[in-house]
Amino acid sequence: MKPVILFAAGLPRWRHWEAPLRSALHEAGIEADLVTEAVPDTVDFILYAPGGDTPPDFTAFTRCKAVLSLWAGVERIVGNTTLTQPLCRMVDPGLTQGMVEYVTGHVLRAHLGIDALLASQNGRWNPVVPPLASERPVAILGLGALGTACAQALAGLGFPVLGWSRRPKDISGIMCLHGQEGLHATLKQAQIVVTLLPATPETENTLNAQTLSLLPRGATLINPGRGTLIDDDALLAALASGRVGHATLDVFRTEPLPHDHPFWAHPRITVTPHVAADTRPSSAARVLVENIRRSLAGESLLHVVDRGAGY
Ligand code: NDP
Ligand code: OXD
Repeated sequence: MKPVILFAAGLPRWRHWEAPLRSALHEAGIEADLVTEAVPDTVDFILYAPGGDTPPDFTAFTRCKAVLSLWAGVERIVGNTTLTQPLCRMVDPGLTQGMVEYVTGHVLRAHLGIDALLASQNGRWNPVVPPLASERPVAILGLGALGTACAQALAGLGFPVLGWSRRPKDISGIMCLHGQEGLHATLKQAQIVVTLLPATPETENTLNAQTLSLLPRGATLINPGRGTLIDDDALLAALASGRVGHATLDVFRTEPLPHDHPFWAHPRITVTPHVAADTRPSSAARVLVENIRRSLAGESLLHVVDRGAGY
């Protein structure tokens, strides 16, 4: 019997995903029924993305072997008690490349003082030469699929890169730290901090009044991780005191960011609307299908979420 794959990520996305998914299934030699609606107890795999206000109820999907997330961040599904099957998150080469480009672009923007140059085109010749990358320590909080790729790209440009993770790590060219002491040591040195942690109870407010106060004066913050990683009020206070010179924020506690939120009008905050990196159907479809192939072959799945750790 052909496996039934339910695309449960909304019809607008289906338009972009159907062809790449069919082609990836064909490439993998898998004959399947790929559908957007199905009787729950006939479904073998669910391709999932968050949407709508009500959490999904997976109880009736009694035959389902795995739920495969189109998103890297799984905070909206990881605690769903109706989900008893393995949950896999998205690790997609296209998504990773997009994040590397976003992070590298915003780090270079801060490093080269591009905002100040654009703002001071006023007929006065005022040369301010930026330091070399080798003189600008950058910290990446979160050394997973995305953080590691960004850390390596920045190290490749010559930045001294400090990386912070939950467990100890050894990545060539990156100074890896972990634990609370590691976080403090990382922040004390970093002129630019990039947050690429998942949203979990442990990572909530990783950047708060106390940790922000450790930063060198005028540090730049770039958050493409999740809004919960930063205490918003503490960030506003750190900007007011000059501890943080500028923040580029892609993700927020409430999305879309409410139109009256103080971040919008703040002269030293750049708001980007959760566009740092998107899952790219052409490459990501192959990732999803590889997991379906593995499951059907009785092999272990890739990128399985640790439900206890929350990511
Ligand atoms: P991974 O799961 O691969 O990596 C997560 C990293 O965070 C790991 O290094 C992990 O440590 C570390 N970590 C988790 N909890 C803690 C903790 N309590 N203390 C210290 N470190 C911790 O995730 P990805 O790299 O794939 O993605 C990271 C996040 O980026 C996603 O969860 C999502 O929120 C966000 N994202 C944002 C996008 C955007 O467009 N803005 C697009 C895609 C993702 P360890 O290595 O020890 O496990
Ligand atoms: C993701 C995201 O988690 O887009 O994939 O934020």
